Amino acid sequence: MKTGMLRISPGFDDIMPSEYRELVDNGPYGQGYAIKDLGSFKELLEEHPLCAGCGLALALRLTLASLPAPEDTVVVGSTGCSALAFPQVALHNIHSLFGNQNAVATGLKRALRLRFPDKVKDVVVIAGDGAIADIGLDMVMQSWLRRENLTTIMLDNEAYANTGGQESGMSVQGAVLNMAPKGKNFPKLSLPEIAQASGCAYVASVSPAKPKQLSKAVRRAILVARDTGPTYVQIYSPCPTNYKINSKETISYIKWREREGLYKTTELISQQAQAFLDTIEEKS
Ligand SMILES: Cc1ncc(C[n+]2csc(CCOP(=O)(O)OP(=O)(O)O)c2C)c(N)n1
Ligand code: SF4
Ligand SMILES: [Mg+2]
Repeated sequence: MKTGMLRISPGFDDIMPSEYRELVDNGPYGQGYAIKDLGSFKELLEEHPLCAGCGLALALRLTLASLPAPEDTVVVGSTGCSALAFPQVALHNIHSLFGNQNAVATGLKRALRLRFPDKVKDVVVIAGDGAIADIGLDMVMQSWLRRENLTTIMLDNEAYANTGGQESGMSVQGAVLNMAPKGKNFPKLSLPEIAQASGCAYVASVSPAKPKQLSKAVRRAILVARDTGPTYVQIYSPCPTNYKINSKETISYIKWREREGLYKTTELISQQAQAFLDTIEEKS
């Protein structure tokens, strides 16, 4: 036991499953691991029931491996495909009613600040595009406008995947899905610009095709949320099942979209957040 943050009660040594024992001995808590260390530690999510080649599953894996302090992080999720994986994530996490995630996260962050005044507790929302850009947009924007110190991470598969493929505000114009057979009529919502205009101090749009960039964005977003204000990371995470992409080609599909100009990586940083990042990144 390296950090004392997770331990097996005396007497239970022999009966705990080997996966749990491995988590205690070799997990990422308190170790400061990053994605460059993947393969050398027991990950927070190793098995899940999501479809083969799911871009969202890969995005979630990379996001969890990028958390600056998993031992002091609580994730707030919402209904959708990611909710099927969260019961197997070895991290405190809350499943909130669809769309309410940023309201729940706000209360949690405030309560943790009162309960642990001398400790940093990161509250990170991880939810789908339907939960963030459509049904929960009210709660999301209100948390940004109130400048809550939260990070909101969207797993953007451009669809309501878990309910069989309806278009979302994040689907691109013309997208054809099982339940949008004629193609979407309207363009993709520019949520990064809306997030910036609503007070997010750090905004990034990334994808699992560039893991280091994704990791940097997640870490920066969480660190800025501790100090400066709300932050938003949009991770393009294609859904092979609903978009009928060969499950071996999810990453090539992201790269193709980027080449065609149909998906852009971006970073929008406020002056205050940039000054903060300069200080901490210089130190590290
Ligand atoms: C209050 C409420 N409204 C609607 C639903 C039905 N529902 C379940 S998952 C889902 C779509 C989720 O879409 P998204 O947030 O994009 O996540 P994805 O499944 O694509 O990962 C919907 C509408 C629900 N479970 N609860
Ligand atoms: S339906 Fe799509 S987003 Fe959901 S688990 Fe399957 S591939 Fe992933
Ligand atoms: Mg979705």
